[in-house]
Amino acid sequence: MARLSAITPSGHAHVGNYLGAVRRWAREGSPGDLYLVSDLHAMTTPYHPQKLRARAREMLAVLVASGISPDQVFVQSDLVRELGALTWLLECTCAYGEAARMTQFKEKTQGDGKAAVRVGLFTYPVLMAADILLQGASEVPVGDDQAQHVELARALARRFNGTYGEVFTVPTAVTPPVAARIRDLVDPNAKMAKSAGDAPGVVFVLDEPDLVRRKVKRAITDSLDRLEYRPDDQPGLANLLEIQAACTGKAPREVAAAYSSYGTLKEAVAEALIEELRPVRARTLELLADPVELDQIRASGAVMARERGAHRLESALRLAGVG
Ligand code: AQP
Repeated sequence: MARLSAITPSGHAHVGNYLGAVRRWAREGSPGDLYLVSDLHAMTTPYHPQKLRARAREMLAVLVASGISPDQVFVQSDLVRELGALTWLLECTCAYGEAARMTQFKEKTQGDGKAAVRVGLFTYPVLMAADILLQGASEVPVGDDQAQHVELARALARRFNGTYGEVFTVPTAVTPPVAARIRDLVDPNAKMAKSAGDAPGVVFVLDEPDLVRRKVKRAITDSLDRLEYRPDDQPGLANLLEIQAACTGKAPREVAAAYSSYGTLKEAVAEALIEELRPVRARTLELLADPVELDQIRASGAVMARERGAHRLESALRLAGVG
């Protein structure tokens, strides 16, 4: 049973990514699991090539610095030729109507300017299917927004196997255990997101301690002055309580009971975050400063992932009558 999880370098890694996903991958993953930095997925909307390259590198460093084994990580674009080939086979297996049903594409392309939307945004679920099927992943932990894409990967695997011959493991979407869902500190109705850019409500893994303090201090709460865990009525406060809970292993309600003012809670949250991020930040910076070590990790990850998928791609090409 291999699980495949991905992180897209569409911006810098933030504490939402870390507390909500990466830390759990490092703590709870199994040796057969794989983690990919999905840089090809960051190209479906306008982007800056140098920034993409730098962020993919940073993301790889963050994964390793967080404690994920270097043997289990790779950068998606290092397999661009293999994935390009498999994506084509799968695009020729996928019906237009099937791809057009993807609600994420529909949501992201509402309104005017549809003609300017990149075809890659439309076809990227097929690339995602190629990521999954090439590696023979049996489980793909995803949130609700990605479940439909895993369903597509399932359908394509079944159809390919049924039409040309058994090659692919049919993957299943699994709901990851409830981890922290971190919201933007300034706009607690939105989730903390990489694409928010250098926003004041986003705490990045590489933020310096003083910057973390400033951002947490300016977090939006409310004027109720009521230290209780009520996510619907007090989303900003609830977010701080959840962050503190994720850092300390306590329940948000327990955290609420331990503080007497929003100010002292904020101070505690800032310090807890700084401590939580300290080793990850230090190791990430160390890796980024030593190109040789990071290049080596990246290169061996690419070899591992390529070797792992080679026989599936070869069989798929042969059975499809090409290659
Ligand atoms: N705010 C969050 N709280 C908890 N978990 C989060 N994740 C993302 N944001 C939060 C989890 O991080 C993992 C990797 O995310 P992704 O790269 O697949 O992209 P995403 O979910 O779209 O993350 P972002 O940061 O919000 O990026 P953009 O702005 O580009 O969309 C996933 O497991 C995700 O659940």
